[in-house]
Amino acid sequence: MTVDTAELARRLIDGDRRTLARSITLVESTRADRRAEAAALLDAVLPATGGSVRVGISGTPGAGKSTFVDELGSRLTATGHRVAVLAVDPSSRRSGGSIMGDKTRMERLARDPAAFIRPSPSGGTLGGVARRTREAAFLCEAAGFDVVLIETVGVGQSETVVADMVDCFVLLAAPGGGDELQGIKRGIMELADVIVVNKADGDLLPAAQRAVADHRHAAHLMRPKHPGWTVPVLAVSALEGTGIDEVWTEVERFEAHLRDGGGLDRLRSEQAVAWMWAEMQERLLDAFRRDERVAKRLADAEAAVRAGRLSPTTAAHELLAAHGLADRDED
Ligand SMILES: Nc1nc2c(ncn2[C@@H]2O[C@H](COP(=O)(O)OP(=O)(O)O)[C@@H](O)[C@H]2O)c(=O)[nH]1
Ligand SMILES: [Mg+2]
Repeated sequence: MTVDTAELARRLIDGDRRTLARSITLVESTRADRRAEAAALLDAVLPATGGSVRVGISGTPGAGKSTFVDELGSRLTATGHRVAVLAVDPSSRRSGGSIMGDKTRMERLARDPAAFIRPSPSGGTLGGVARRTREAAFLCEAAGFDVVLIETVGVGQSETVVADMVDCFVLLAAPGGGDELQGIKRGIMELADVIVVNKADGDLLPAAQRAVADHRHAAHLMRPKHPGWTVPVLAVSALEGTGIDEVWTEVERFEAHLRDGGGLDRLRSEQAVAWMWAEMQERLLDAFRRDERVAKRLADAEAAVRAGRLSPTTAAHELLAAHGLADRDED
């Protein structure tokens, strides 16, 4: 570790915001020398991590995530918490920083000295964006933030990677025209530890209440993700600020439930090992793609597989062989 890294780590643990912002920029860098520095920094602050409540918040665009986070975050800082808000949005390059480009929806939190908001890292694969967000979460913890909220759009695979980096996964939904909730897929339901039906106000109130009743019923029928935990379903209005405290009570109750049986440590250990594997997968695949011997053949192989001239198994075999990986016996 260089003197600089040690100094950076010290200032980070002191809670210096500018150091935190700089450190996150460091872990977001793709340059090899910066990556090495980032890894040294993460190692240096590792003992100072693990002290926060990590909460994922997912929902379709327009469900009210930003409004909800602004309201929840402001209530938490008002009661003495320090709140970091991060995002996983693999589409953020294309849409020009979508998820929290709209910091306007988090107006209060953006001005709150006890809050820290960081938009999704842009560009790269979902795995890359996830790694950088996860590392940013660790840095926030080291800097003394005791609540880390990670927002993600409920499309594609991003909610799975967020579920794999938080303690508690909150699904935020809004009623559609009828009784249905907008765009909630079953697979996402199954990730949820707490379900929140937003926009329970005005004309949407009756539909929201029916949606809550339906989802309570469904939640009771679902196979529990954590033994002994029935997923609570709550109605809130992020706009009017109703039901928000109750959501936090459920999040804390869930954390306590996990903690009691040693489940929180177990969950976090498993996540750490899964992270190691994800990192290796990402790096191996990257090294494979960069290999000139592979790169030369890749386009042809893909075309041949697409046209049905070559079987996927044989194509993979040939590319791996070009990379120097011979077949092993399988069991
Ligand atoms: N009626 C109502 N509208 C809301 C509520 N929360 C958010 N909205 C509105 O829904 C729209 C999308 O909100 P936003 O927070 O940007 O959603 P996001 O895309 O999930 O982050 C905005 O027009 C909000 O004002 C709520 O509790 N009730
Ligand atoms: Mg938003």
